[in-house]
Amino acid sequence: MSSRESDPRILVTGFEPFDRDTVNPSWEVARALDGWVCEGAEVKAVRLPCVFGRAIEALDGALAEARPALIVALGLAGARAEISPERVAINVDDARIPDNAGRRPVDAPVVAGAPTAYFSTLPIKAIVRDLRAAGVPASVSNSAGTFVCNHVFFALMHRLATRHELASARGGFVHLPCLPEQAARLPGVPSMALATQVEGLRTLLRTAYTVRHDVREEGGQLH
Ligand code: PCA
Repeated sequence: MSSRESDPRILVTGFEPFDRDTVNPSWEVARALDGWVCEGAEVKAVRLPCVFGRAIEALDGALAEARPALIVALGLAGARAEISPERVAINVDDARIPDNAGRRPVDAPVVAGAPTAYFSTLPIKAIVRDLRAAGVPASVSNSAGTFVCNHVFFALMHRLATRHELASARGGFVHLPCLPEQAARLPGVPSMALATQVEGLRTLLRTAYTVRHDVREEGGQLH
Protein backbone atom coordinates (compact mmCIF):
# COMPACT_ATOMS: atom_id res chain seq x y z
CA MET A 1 0.00 0.00 0.00
CA SER A 2 1.45 3.34 -0.97
CA SER A 3 0.67 6.48 1.01
CA ARG A 4 -0.66 9.78 -0.32
CA GLU A 5 1.40 12.94 -0.57
CA SER A 6 -0.18 14.35 2.60
CA ASP A 7 0.29 11.22 4.72
CA PRO A 8 3.00 11.25 7.38
CA ARG A 9 6.38 9.92 6.42
CA ILE A 10 9.35 8.38 8.09
CA LEU A 11 12.80 9.15 6.69
CA VAL A 12 15.41 6.43 7.22
CA THR A 13 18.93 7.23 6.06
CA GLY A 14 21.84 4.82 5.61
CA PHE A 15 25.46 5.33 4.59
CA GLU A 16 27.45 4.16 1.61
CA PRO A 17 30.37 1.80 2.46
CA PHE A 18 33.44 3.49 3.94
CA ASP A 19 36.97 2.66 5.06
CA ARG A 20 37.47 0.57 1.87
CA ASP A 21 34.63 -1.79 2.72
CA THR A 22 32.19 -2.93 0.02
CA VAL A 23 28.96 -3.00 2.02
CA ASN A 24 27.37 -0.97 4.80
CA PRO A 25 24.53 -2.59 6.79
CA SER A 26 23.00 0.83 7.44
CA TRP A 27 22.13 1.25 3.77
CA GLU A 28 21.16 -2.42 3.32
CA VAL A 29 18.69 -2.09 6.22
CA ALA A 30 17.37 1.30 5.09
CA ARG A 31 16.71 0.15 1.55
CA ALA A 32 14.98 -3.03 2.77
CA LEU A 33 12.52 -0.76 4.61
CA ASP A 34 11.87 1.65 1.71
CA GLY A 35 8.12 1.79 1.04
CA TRP A 36 7.14 -0.11 4.19
CA VAL A 37 4.15 1.47 5.93
CA CYS A 38 4.63 1.78 9.69
CA GLU A 39 1.52 2.72 11.67
CA GLY A 40 0.20 4.65 8.63
CA ALA A 41 3.49 6.39 7.80
CA GLU A 42 5.45 5.39 4.71
CA VAL A 43 9.18 4.86 5.02
CA LYS A 44 11.44 6.69 2.58
CA ALA A 45 15.04 5.43 2.45
CA VAL A 46 17.89 7.72 1.41
CA ARG A 47 21.57 6.83 1.04
CA LEU A 48 24.09 9.35 2.33
CA PRO A 49 27.70 9.72 1.17
CA CYS A 50 30.26 9.04 3.89
CA VAL A 51 31.79 12.48 3.39
CA PHE A 52 31.86 15.38 5.85
CA GLY A 53 29.67 18.21 4.58
CA ARG A 54 28.24 16.33 1.62
CA ALA A 55 26.39 13.95 3.95
CA ILE A 56 24.59 16.94 5.50
CA GLU A 57 23.73 18.33 2.04
CA ALA A 58 22.17 14.98 1.13
CA LEU A 59 20.30 14.92 4.45
CA ASP A 60 18.95 18.44 3.77
CA GLY A 61 17.72 17.35 0.34
CA ALA A 62 15.96 14.34 1.86
CA LEU A 63 14.36 16.44 4.62
CA ALA A 64 13.04 18.96 2.09
CA GLU A 65 11.65 16.26 -0.18
CA ALA A 66 10.15 13.87 2.36
CA ARG A 67 8.93 16.40 4.97
CA PRO A 68 9.06 13.57 7.52
CA ALA A 69 7.39 13.31 10.92
CA LEU A 70 10.14 10.97 12.11
CA ILE A 71 13.77 10.69 11.03
CA VAL A 72 15.99 7.77 11.94
CA ALA A 73 19.56 7.97 10.66
CA LEU A 74 21.49 4.70 10.59
CA GLY A 75 25.22 3.96 10.51
CA LEU A 76 27.64 1.11 11.07
CA ALA A 77 29.53 0.77 14.35
CA GLY A 78 31.85 -2.06 13.40
CA ALA A 79 32.85 -3.25 16.87
CA ARG A 80 29.35 -3.40 18.36
CA ALA A 81 27.30 -6.55 18.84
CA GLU A 82 23.95 -4.79 19.37
CA ILE A 83 21.58 -2.33 17.74
CA SER A 84 22.37 0.86 19.61
CA PRO A 85 20.20 3.98 19.64
CA GLU A 86 22.47 6.94 20.36
CA ARG A 87 21.67 9.24 23.28
CA VAL A 88 23.65 12.35 22.34
CA ALA A 89 25.09 14.18 19.31
CA ILE A 90 28.11 16.43 19.94
CA ASN A 91 29.26 19.48 17.97
CA VAL A 92 32.67 18.22 16.93
CA ASP A 93 34.30 16.50 13.96
CA ASP A 94 37.51 14.61 14.77
CA ALA A 95 38.30 11.99 12.12
CA ARG A 96 40.63 9.10 12.99
CA ILE A 97 40.36 7.84 9.38
CA PRO A 98 39.75 9.78 6.14
CA ASP A 99 36.17 9.97 4.85
CA ASN A 100 35.34 8.80 1.31
CA ALA A 101 36.66 12.08 -0.17
CA GLY A 102 39.90 11.98 1.83
CA ARG A 103 38.69 14.64 4.26
CA ARG A 104 39.93 14.41 7.81
CA PRO A 105 38.75 17.31 9.99
CA VAL A 106 40.25 17.58 13.46
CA ASP A 107 38.48 19.38 16.31
CA ALA A 108 36.20 21.33 13.96
CA PRO A 109 32.60 22.18 14.89
CA VAL A 110 29.87 20.43 12.89
CA VAL A 111 27.89 23.69 12.95
CA ALA A 112 29.85 26.77 14.05
CA GLY A 113 28.09 28.67 16.83
CA ALA A 114 25.59 25.87 17.53
CA PRO A 115 25.19 24.32 21.00
CA THR A 116 27.74 21.81 22.30
CA ALA A 117 25.33 18.88 22.13
CA TYR A 118 21.77 17.72 21.52
CA PHE A 119 19.93 14.74 22.93
CA SER A 120 18.12 12.36 20.59
CA THR A 121 14.38 12.96 20.58
CA LEU A 122 13.70 9.26 19.98
CA PRO A 123 12.43 7.22 22.96
CA ILE A 124 15.77 5.39 23.24
CA LYS A 125 14.95 3.45 26.42
CA ALA A 126 11.61 2.22 25.11
CA ILE A 127 13.35 1.23 21.87
CA VAL A 128 15.91 -0.89 23.74
CA ARG A 129 13.16 -2.45 25.86
CA ASP A 130 11.07 -3.35 22.80
CA LEU A 131 14.02 -4.66 20.78
CA ARG A 132 15.08 -6.94 23.63
CA ALA A 133 11.48 -8.14 24.08
CA ALA A 134 11.45 -8.99 20.36
CA GLY A 135 14.64 -11.05 20.80
CA VAL A 136 17.01 -8.53 19.20
CA PRO A 137 20.18 -7.53 21.13
CA ALA A 138 20.11 -3.79 21.88
CA SER A 139 21.63 -1.21 24.24
CA VAL A 140 21.68 2.56 24.56
CA SER A 141 24.95 4.07 23.36
CA ASN A 142 26.23 7.21 25.03
CA SER A 143 28.61 8.21 22.23
CA ALA A 144 28.11 8.24 18.48
CA GLY A 145 31.84 8.95 18.04
CA THR A 146 33.27 11.97 16.20
CA PHE A 147 33.21 10.74 12.59
CA VAL A 148 30.58 11.15 9.85
CA CYS A 149 27.78 9.45 11.82
CA ASN A 150 27.95 11.93 14.71
CA HIS A 151 28.33 14.71 12.09
CA VAL A 152 25.00 13.78 10.46
CA PHE A 153 23.34 13.12 13.85
CA PHE A 154 24.35 16.57 15.12
CA ALA A 155 23.25 18.32 11.92
CA LEU A 156 19.91 16.49 12.07
CA MET A 157 19.26 17.45 15.69
CA HIS A 158 20.29 21.07 15.02
CA ARG A 159 17.78 21.25 12.17
CA LEU A 160 15.05 19.68 14.30
CA ALA A 161 15.77 22.23 17.04
CA THR A 162 15.92 25.30 14.80
CA ARG A 163 13.69 24.85 11.72
CA HIS A 164 10.03 25.68 12.18
CA GLU A 165 8.91 23.29 9.41
CA LEU A 166 10.51 20.47 11.44
CA ALA A 167 9.27 21.68 14.83
CA SER A 168 6.95 18.71 15.38
CA ALA A 169 9.29 16.11 13.88
CA ARG A 170 11.38 13.79 16.05
CA GLY A 171 14.61 12.09 15.21
CA GLY A 172 17.85 10.49 16.18
CA PHE A 173 20.64 8.14 15.23
CA VAL A 174 21.04 4.38 15.54
CA HIS A 175 24.29 2.44 15.09
CA LEU A 176 24.14 -1.10 13.71
CA PRO A 177 26.56 -4.05 13.97
CA CYS A 178 28.47 -5.56 11.04
CA LEU A 179 26.78 -8.05 8.74
CA PRO A 180 28.06 -11.65 8.95
CA GLU A 181 29.73 -11.29 5.52
CA GLN A 182 31.81 -8.40 6.91
CA ALA A 183 32.68 -10.25 10.11
CA ALA A 184 33.84 -13.23 8.07
CA ARG A 185 36.59 -10.96 6.70
CA LEU A 186 37.37 -9.60 10.19
CA PRO A 187 37.71 -12.59 12.52
CA GLY A 188 36.55 -11.87 16.06
CA VAL A 189 34.28 -8.97 15.10
CA PRO A 190 30.63 -9.39 16.22
CA SER A 191 27.85 -9.39 13.62
CA MET A 192 24.09 -9.61 13.19
CA ALA A 193 22.20 -11.10 10.23
CA LEU A 194 20.58 -8.61 7.85
CA ALA A 195 17.12 -10.15 8.42
CA THR A 196 17.48 -9.65 12.20
CA GLN A 197 18.63 -6.06 11.71
CA VAL A 198 15.70 -5.31 9.38
CA GLU A 199 13.16 -6.89 11.77
CA GLY A 200 14.79 -4.95 14.61
CA LEU A 201 14.35 -1.71 12.68
CA ARG A 202 10.66 -2.46 12.10
CA THR A 203 10.24 -2.81 15.88
CA LEU A 204 12.34 0.30 16.47
CA LEU A 205 10.32 2.42 14.02
CA ARG A 206 6.99 1.27 15.51
CA THR A 207 8.19 2.25 18.97
CA ALA A 208 9.74 5.52 17.82
CA TYR A 209 6.57 6.47 15.96
CA THR A 210 4.10 5.60 18.72
CA VAL A 211 5.91 6.24 22.06
CA ARG A 212 5.86 9.96 22.85
CA HIS A 213 7.27 9.84 26.36
CA ASP A 214 10.25 7.65 26.98
CA VAL A 215 10.26 5.08 29.78
CA ARG A 216 12.49 5.54 32.82
CA GLU A 217 14.86 2.58 32.70
CA GLU A 218 18.54 2.34 33.41
CA GLY A 219 20.69 2.55 30.28
CA GLY A 220 23.98 4.04 31.43
CA GLN A 221 27.58 2.89 31.28
CA LEU A 222 30.31 3.11 33.92
CA HIS A 223 32.87 4.23 31.33
N1 PCA B 1 29.60 4.61 10.20
C1 PCA B 1 30.57 5.67 10.39
C2 PCA B 1 30.35 6.61 9.23
C3 PCA B 1 29.44 5.90 8.27
C4 PCA B 1 28.99 4.72 8.98
O1 PCA B 1 28.15 3.89 8.56
C5 PCA B 1 30.47 6.31 11.75
O2 PCA B 1 30.08 5.63 12.72
O3 PCA B 1 30.78 7.50 11.88
